[in-house]
Amino acid sequence: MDKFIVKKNAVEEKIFVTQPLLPSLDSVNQQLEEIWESKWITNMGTKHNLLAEKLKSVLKVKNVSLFNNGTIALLTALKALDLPYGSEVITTPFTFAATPHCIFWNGLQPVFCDVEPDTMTIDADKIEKLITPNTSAIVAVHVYGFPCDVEKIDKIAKKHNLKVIYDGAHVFSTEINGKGIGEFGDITMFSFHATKLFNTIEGGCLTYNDDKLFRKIYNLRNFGIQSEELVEDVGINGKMNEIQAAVGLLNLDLFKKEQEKRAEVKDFYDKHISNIKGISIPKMPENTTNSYQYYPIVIGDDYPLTRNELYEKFKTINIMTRKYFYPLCSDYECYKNLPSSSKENLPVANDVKNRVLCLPFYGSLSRDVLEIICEVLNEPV
Ligand code: T4K
Repeated sequence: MDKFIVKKNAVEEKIFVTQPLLPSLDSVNQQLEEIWESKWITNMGTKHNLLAEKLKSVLKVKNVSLFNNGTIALLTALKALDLPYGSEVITTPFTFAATPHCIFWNGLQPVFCDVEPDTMTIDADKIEKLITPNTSAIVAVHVYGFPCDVEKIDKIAKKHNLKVIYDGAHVFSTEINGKGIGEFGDITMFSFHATKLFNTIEGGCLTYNDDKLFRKIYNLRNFGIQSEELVEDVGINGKMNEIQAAVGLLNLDLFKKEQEKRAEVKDFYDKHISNIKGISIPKMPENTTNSYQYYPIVIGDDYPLTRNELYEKFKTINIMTRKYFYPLCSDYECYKNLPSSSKENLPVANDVKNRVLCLPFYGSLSRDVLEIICEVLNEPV
């Protein structure tokens, strides 16, 4: 590899794992003027409806329902499928807290399934042995941008008559064999949080093929209110407002450029990290496009530092890497006593949780900082 000039102590301001994609203030002000002029600031306004329409083609999906955040969207997805109260939902422990919490908030029981080591997504080969007569659904997560084995999961779900919900918080615009990833399963949730490739500050959406779900999801997101005198269902408030939608419309014009810049950052990392003994870089399957959401590396036993030591080392020079997803959800106080949380049930997840580190990954990351990060990785001691 190229030799970097030694500058390990050169980072003066903290470098975080990500930085939000921000449209210019002028363009935001222009949008705000339009919203102020219209005096319509939430409740399915014109910007909301335009964003939902545009997202159908960006995500290559049939239906899109927008939400105020990804968690409420996921909560609503589970509710919309009318799963029997108290039934079991097979999911992954290697995810953000929102995934199992949404299952639990719906009065359903999360059952954790182990992950597979390459993509760190749910191990489809281990799902069937967890299915009982009380199982109603699978909630799988496309982690970091890596897709789950959607075909295998689909087959298992059909065989056992289970619903499938994908948590697609990390896979904005990803395609599998040219098909939008949000077309798989019964419903997919996308998060538009500030830390996501495409953001509406906070926000999210559900995508689905079954047109009949549109009215159900509309109701659940809007107190069940269809019209002034008709309340059809027990809904909550999950509506995206006009300012969120406006930021989304602006960011729709910017996210592809951001992906291109992140692709360059990825190339730089790949070039300077791939030959380091003891570090491996998970690979995207060939038939899948990269959302460029995160850049994880996996630390092996033959690397001079453990993942935690490396994390601390970076911290001392103001590089704030993240240990997504440590601890596992099955380690949380609220889930650790579930039978499926045992270490014997989750050997791979319990191993990778101690090995993965997400490096800073966003388009405006400077070449200097990238060099420092790669230098530390190459010469950690
Ligand atoms: N499912 C999955 C698989 C998810 O990953 C998530 C969210 C969800 C469901 C739920 O979707 P939402 O309801 O959030 O739409 C962050 C995000 O807050 C969270 O949205 C995300 N996953 C998770 C993986 O990452 P933290 O606890 O790491 O956030 P925080 O505040 O430490 O932010 C990370 C870094 O980002 C900061 O160190 C600096 C940078 N940052 C953050 C914010 C908020 C900024 O530069 N500007 C900002 O405004 O959870």
